[in-house]
Amino acid sequence: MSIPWARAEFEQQLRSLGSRYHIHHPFNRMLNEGRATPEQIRGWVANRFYYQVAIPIKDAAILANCPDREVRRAWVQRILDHDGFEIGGTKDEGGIEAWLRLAEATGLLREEVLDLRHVVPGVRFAVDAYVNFARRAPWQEAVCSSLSELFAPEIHQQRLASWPEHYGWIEPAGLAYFRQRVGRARRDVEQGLAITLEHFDTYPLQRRALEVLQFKLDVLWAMNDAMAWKYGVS
Ligand code: AHQ
Repeated sequence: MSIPWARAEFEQQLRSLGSRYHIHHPFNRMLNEGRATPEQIRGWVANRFYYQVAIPIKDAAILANCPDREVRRAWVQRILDHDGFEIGGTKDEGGIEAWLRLAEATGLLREEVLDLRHVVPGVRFAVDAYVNFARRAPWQEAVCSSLSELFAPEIHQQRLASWPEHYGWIEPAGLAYFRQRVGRARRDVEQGLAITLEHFDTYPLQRRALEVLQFKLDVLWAMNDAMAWKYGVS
């Protein structure tokens, strides 16, 4: 019977999967190294919109499956982050609206993004697999699957550093979404990692956590595969 990893080792094991994060995918490398055409950028923005609008649906599925009020109190913030809110005079347009502004900054029309006409089958299937996983898996596994965001601050910072230099034709205000996500991803990971390190406390459970995170990394990787096939990759 294998003994469980200590928490620090378990976290290290999770972080070691970062080598499979989509920051390393040729399509993402093309985007962030400045080799993408406007058509490839617009294709990426329009396809990734389908992922963005799926996130609050996925997070609502986790809330629906989670009996722990303390966890829900914190997790619900993720839905507000994306859908936006107006509570007691405080207003936030939300990440989905910010993504639509990114779309307009790249020359896309709101309606051609909202009606999902550009979403390719491989992107749709990968995103739907993620949402359906979150609906059916134990809520702690769905929490664990969000830990691809362990690696997200770097990818957002990479865009903020490279896109203005390589894609001067994109109105800089359009990059606001990436600026927002650096801090929000770190906050999300704090909660997601604490729940994961706490819940997956036997060796078999820890191996399952790695499997779940790998599934999510494959979701992101498959989305890039499908976009590379549709828009080409250099
Ligand atoms: O913008 C992103 C976002 O809001 C989320 C939520 C989180 C989740 O719950 O799965 N994952 C995630 C991610 C976002 N952006 C991706 C990107 O490359 O811009 C990265 C992605 C992630 O790392 O899972």
